[in-house]
This record gives sequence, C-alpha cells and structure tokens, in this order.
Amino acid sequence: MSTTPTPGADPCAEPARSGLGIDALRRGVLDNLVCLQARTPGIATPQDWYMALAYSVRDRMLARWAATIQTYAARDLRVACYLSAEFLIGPQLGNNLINLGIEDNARAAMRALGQDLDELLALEEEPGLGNGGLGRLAACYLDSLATLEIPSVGYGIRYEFGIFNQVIRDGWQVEVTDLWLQNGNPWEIVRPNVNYYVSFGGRTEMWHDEQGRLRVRWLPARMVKGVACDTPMPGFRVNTCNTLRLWKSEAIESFDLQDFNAGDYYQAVQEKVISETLSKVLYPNDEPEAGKRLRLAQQYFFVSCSLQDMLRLLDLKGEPIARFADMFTAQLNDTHPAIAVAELMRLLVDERLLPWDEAWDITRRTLAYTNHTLLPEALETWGLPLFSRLLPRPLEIIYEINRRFIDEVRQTFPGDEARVARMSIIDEAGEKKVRMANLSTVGCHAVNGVAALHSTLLTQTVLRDFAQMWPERFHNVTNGVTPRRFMLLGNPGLARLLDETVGEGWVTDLTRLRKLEAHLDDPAFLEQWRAVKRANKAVLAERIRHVTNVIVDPDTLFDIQVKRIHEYKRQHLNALYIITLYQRLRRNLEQGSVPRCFIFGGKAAPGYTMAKLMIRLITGIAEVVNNDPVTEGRLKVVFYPDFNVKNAQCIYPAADLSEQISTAGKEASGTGNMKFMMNGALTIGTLDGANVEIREEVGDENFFLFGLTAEQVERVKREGYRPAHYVEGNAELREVLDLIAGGHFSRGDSQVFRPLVENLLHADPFLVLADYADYVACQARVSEAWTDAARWTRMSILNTARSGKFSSDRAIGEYCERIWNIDPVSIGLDRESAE
Ligand code: 26Q
Repeated sequence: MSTTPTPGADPCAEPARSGLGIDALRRGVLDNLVCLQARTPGIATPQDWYMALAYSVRDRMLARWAATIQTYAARDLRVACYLSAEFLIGPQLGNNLINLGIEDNARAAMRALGQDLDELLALEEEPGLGNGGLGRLAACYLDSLATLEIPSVGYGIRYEFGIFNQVIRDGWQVEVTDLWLQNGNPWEIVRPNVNYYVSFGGRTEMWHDEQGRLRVRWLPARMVKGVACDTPMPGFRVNTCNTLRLWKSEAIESFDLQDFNAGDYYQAVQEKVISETLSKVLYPNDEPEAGKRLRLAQQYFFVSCSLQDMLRLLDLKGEPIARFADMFTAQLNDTHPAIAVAELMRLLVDERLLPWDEAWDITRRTLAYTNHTLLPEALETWGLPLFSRLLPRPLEIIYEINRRFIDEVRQTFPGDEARVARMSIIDEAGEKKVRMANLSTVGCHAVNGVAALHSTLLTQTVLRDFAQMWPERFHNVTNGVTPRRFMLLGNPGLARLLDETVGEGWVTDLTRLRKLEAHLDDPAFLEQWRAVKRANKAVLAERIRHVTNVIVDPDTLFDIQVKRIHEYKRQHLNALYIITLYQRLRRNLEQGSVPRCFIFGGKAAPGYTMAKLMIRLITGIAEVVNNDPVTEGRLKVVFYPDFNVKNAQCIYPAADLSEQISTAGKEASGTGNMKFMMNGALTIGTLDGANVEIREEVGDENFFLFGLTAEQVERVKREGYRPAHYVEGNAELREVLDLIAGGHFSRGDSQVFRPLVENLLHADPFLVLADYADYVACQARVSEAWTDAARWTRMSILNTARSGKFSSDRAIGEYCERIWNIDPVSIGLDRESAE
C-alpha cells in the first residue's frame, strides 16, 4: 500500500497512514480528523482529536495485522484460541502507543496540533467486557501472546453493555448503564462477511442419508447470526499483531418463514429482536439470578461461532479435518465456554460426518480447561429442562459422552456407584443438572488451576475423583499479569528508574528486576525510589480529591484493597480493623500508630445484598472517621468509586500496602496482588491463592502474613465454627461489633448493618472473626515497619525486584510448553507491506 504523494510535498516524507515519525503522525491525525470525522481543526472537540489519533494509531497497526493474519493462514502452524466469555482489555490508546513504541512521537505530534496527549488518553471509555480477575487475565494473556509472537486468537462476545458503572449515592452503590459504544469504537473492525449461523431450540430427528448412514438432524426453532468484530492486539515492539475476535449477534436476514414460524411476519420480527438481544449485556458474577436462559444462549452462541470459524480457517488452508487438533488448540477460560466439548463433537459428527471415536479424539486433543474457583457454589450447572429446550442436540451429545464416560469409570472403579454419581456429567440428585466442570474435565486433555495452592486443592476437592482417574491431565499454571500495562503504562516514573538501573530489557524479561538488589545500599537510588512512590501517591491523592472530595495526605501510609466486593475477599475484616484503630485513636491508646489512608475500590454484583452492605459499611466508616477531628492527620478512609482497568492503572503505583486477606482456600489466585507487588507495595495477606508464591519469592521477612491456613480453616469448619468464642475473648472486637450494630456508622440507624453483624456472629462461612485478632496484630507489625522508612523502602524495592515470576509472559510460556505445544512464529514485514 502506498499513498499518492501530495503535490509539493516532500517526496522523502513518511506516508501519513503508516509513518511512525512525528510529522507523519501529525499529518495522519489531520487526515483522519478531516476525512473520517468530517471536522476541521478549528471546530474539533477533544473527543474528535482523540478519535483522529486513535484512528491514526490503528492505521499504523494495519500492515502488521495483515502480515500476521497472512502468516498464520499460509504456514503450517498451530494456533492457540483463547475462548473466554470476558475480555477486560482496558483503554487501548495508551497501550497501543507503548507497544508500537510511538508514545513520545504521538505526544509531540499532538502538541504540534495544540493538543495534550494525557488529556486525550483520559477521554477513552474502556470496554468493560468482564467482571474482574478472569476477564482481566484473558486480556493480559492476549498481550503476552502477541509479545511472545505466539500464533493466537482471542474469541469472545461483543457485549453492547459491559459491566455497569458504579456510582456511590448516600453511601450506597448504584449501578449505571455502561455506554462504552456511545461515541463509537475506533479500535474495532466489523467484518459482516465473517459470519456464522447458530441454532437454538426446536427438536432433533434421525434420518438415513443416501449412503444409508444413520444421521441426526437438528430442526431448530430459531437461528441467530454471529458477526465478527475484530480488535487488533499488537505485541510489545514486535511485528506480531494478533486478533481479538468478538461475536455480535444479529437476526438472519432471509428468514424462511415457512419453515420456522408458519408465515407469521410479526413473529419473525419478534425473533429478530430476540436474536439481537443475545450479545446485549454482560452478566455479573455472584448473581443469584445468573442462571438465566440468556446466559447459556450467550455461551453457546460465541462458542459455536468460534469453532465454526476455526473449521472455516482449516478449510481455507486446504487441510483435512483429521488435522484439526494439529492446527488448533482451544483454551477454555473457566467453564463458561465448556459447551465447546459438545459443540465440537456436533460439528465433527453431524456436519463433517466423522465417526464418533475419531471426533472424540480430535475434540479431546484440541481442548484444555482452566478452572478459576474452588467455591462449590460457584461451579456452573444448568438445569436439564432449560438445557434441553434451548440446546436439544448438544444435550443428546452430552448424554452420549456421559454414557461412554460412565462405562469407563465403572471399568476403572468397579462397584463404586457413589463415585459414578459424583463424576457423572449429569447431576441426577434432585432437579437434574448438567455439570459444566465435569463436562470440561472429561472433554479436555488438560485441566489446570491458576496458582500452586489452588491446583493442589483442586485435585483434593472439587475434581478429586477425576484427578484419581487421570492424574496426568492435571497441571498448575500460576497466573501472571502484563508489565506493559501495569508498570510501563501505569507507572512511567518507576519504569524510567528501572530502565536507568537495570536496563530496558526488564519489560519483556521481568526476572531481570532481580538486578535491583545490587542497588539496595545505594542511598541515591533509595531516594529516587521513594520519590517515585511519593509522586504516584500525590497523583492518586489528587484523583481522590477530584472524585470524592476527600483530602488525603500523600505522606501517610496508603493501605489499599481494590477488587470485586465479596464476603470471601473479606473487605469487612479490613473495615473491622479500621474501626479498631479509630477506637484506639479516640482513646489515645494507639502508641505505635502511624498515619494511614485506607483506600477501597470494587463493584458488588447488583443482586448481592451482603456485598452492597459491605460497601455501605465502608462509606459509613469513611463518613464518621473523615469528619472526626480526633483522627485529623492520622486516619482517612476512601471508597474510590467505579474501580475499573483505567482507574486501577493509577491506583497500584500509589500503594504502600496491598490487602490480600481472603479466607485461605477461597481465592483461586488473585492477580491484583501481583500488580501491587510489581509496583513496590508490600503485602498483608493470608496463605491463599498466589499469595503463597508471592511470599515464597519475596521472602517471609518481606511479607506480612496472618490468619488460618486453608487446612486450619477446614478443620475449624469441621469441628464447628463458633464466632462467639472469638468475641468472648476479645473486648475490643466486641466493642467494634457493638458500634456497627448500634448505628454509629449508619447515622444512628441500628437496622442497616444488622444482617452484616448477625452474619459475622452466626453464619459466616468465611471466618472473619476467627482471623480478626491475628490480623490486628499483623497490622501492628506493618505500622512498626513503616516507622523505619529505610527498612520499608528496602522491602518495597525487594517486592518489585522479586516479582519477575508474576509476569504473564512466564505464564503464557508455560501454557505454550506444557499444555499447547506451540512455538513462536516471527512475523516478517517487508518494506512494501510496512507502507
Ligand atoms: C457464571 C455464570 C453466570 C453468570 C456469570 C458467571 C461468572 C462470571 C464471571 C462467574 C465467574 C466469573 C469470574 C470469575 C473470576 O474472575 N475469578 C477469578 O479469576 C482470577 C483469574 O484466574 C483469579 O485470580 C481469582 O482468584 C478468581 O476469583
């Protein structure tokens, strides 16, 4: 591609659509402003300039994107398909500039146009296409896949409404519709010609084809069209630019009215509305009502489109169906895409006419499953009546898979019918259900947990029977996060210091941060380290003032807990400690006290009453504490509203202390813990999820450990947890609970927090009160460490220095080696295609 030079223009000048220099960028932005936005510089709004710049950055990715796609299509290679119902990719502009290496030039180009890059970056609405950890993990993995030059595609759903925006009104969470598409999305390319049909409802029938073979036909009640919406995912400073392909649902245009609804035109229009509803909204986790029919339809929809897309690629390459598993591997991000097991079988058996055994071999060799939870109540199941009405043919296939599987179990463990009942894909006790974790484990060649502890517990609890039958299938791949977004982009001050101290290579080889340890005794370096943290805290303090009106002092200890609000994550344990501290300050009893600022952020699922009450408790404490002269300069509490990827980027770099205080055995991994660590925060935490490995890496002496272990938690529960026991022996705790119950943090209303206090005292599966005393004692050790600034700085540096393991590059390397058997492929860019 080469653009025709403008008459009189410098013939040596870089092309306006692909040149990476300042002037080419400037011209490209102007071109897009005028030609795409139909705006002139004189009347352009900052939003117009943002769009023009975004399009110009996208232009610069197109050659790499095309070269990547062509290479994957032409070469004999295996592609990793990451199937996920969520991709929480965050704002794209800053990340793309960084990965392309043109941030400085873009800044200069925009300055030449009278615009400030940072102001434009702040305008970008993030695509909130995920709930939390699992969705963000998928996005970090896409960044690493591209950076490591791994042939790969992310497949998911293009929700029109992502996770709700959170506002705090009167101290309560209020959900506001997410309108991320209202200004258009410059990153996405819709490809109407890449589309597939997906069937729903109806019935099946058997028939004999011309060769006399017995076949099954699915006569669906309706069909939905999935259209590909592609977003480029450039790697860091490499030519590879992979694709995130999200499916948008549409009605099929030429509906055969005769076949489908007996000529009822209005019924057909109604069907169109239903079809378009499919990709409308992302469901929150922790919703009691999440068992919605629409959610299952969404899962089947995106899985079917993705598998059909893979088959089409195979055909385009002229490869026989027998090579499917050589050309593709598909990773299931939790059980949300588990229906892939049945759908791939259906496509191979019903549509490609493969014998069952051959299809089963391909399916199992293709698919692998990552589990993200140990909470039995969070394991996905679907009621049989719903399933059979919506997906009659996939259900028949699941029955056949189960029949054969159960035969195998009976052969391996003769006479053990209790085991058969536990392992069956169909839960036959009570209302019958399809167990998606069982389906995934049976239909995949590999199953992995997301942290060492989690993977071990997985094989001892929820998947124990399966691990006994197929021990070789089970793996651990500890999660990781991308240092490009969470260090380079979010913490430029730290990144500069790291470049100067250990050289630039750390961004793609995070273990090089170990070299920081050689500088622990260099006073100038320690001073710079402190200055970077201080500056980041000042930035966050300003944001906090802007969004909450609370003034916080950047010289106080920033103690931060940001994550989804959930009882198992125990934000209320943190709250109990704050009240304890408050009481001590009021009584002038806190000797070792250091001035602290507690910062919370996170969304509660709209239907999760207790989580919403936890938010109300935090805002209630903030209201009291922040307005009490006694605590002036010593204690501040902030609830930072609408925690999302964008806000997160400026929160992690400002943290001194990272709160990772879940009940041991409940947090599969956690990934926020890693983001804090990389940015030099110390962790106070339980032996849960990846905390265990963080502590192992950083050393016991640089980690504030408290609380029961997973084993002790189970023992306490087995023997009967008696919360009252912990209150009886602890007057301070008694007083804290009484204050809450008495309405001290609810403007005198003693009803509001009743359910919360009652829960802690009588029915708390997460053992908050059991860990309270140890948590309070551990916080005293934190305060003590903070008083010795030199010691704290040293520990902070060690946290960053030893965070190398938690790069998503390491995690993706492990998936490639242990699970996918995939090697990198570098993408060539000839001069011609680069232009
Ligand atoms: C399921 C059915 C219906 C509706 C919604 C859902 C649903 C959606 C999202 C269930 C769960 C999720 C998200 C789970 C999640 O984020 N888990 C987290 O995954 C992280 C990445 O592995 C871990 O670090 C966290 O420990 C884990 O909680």
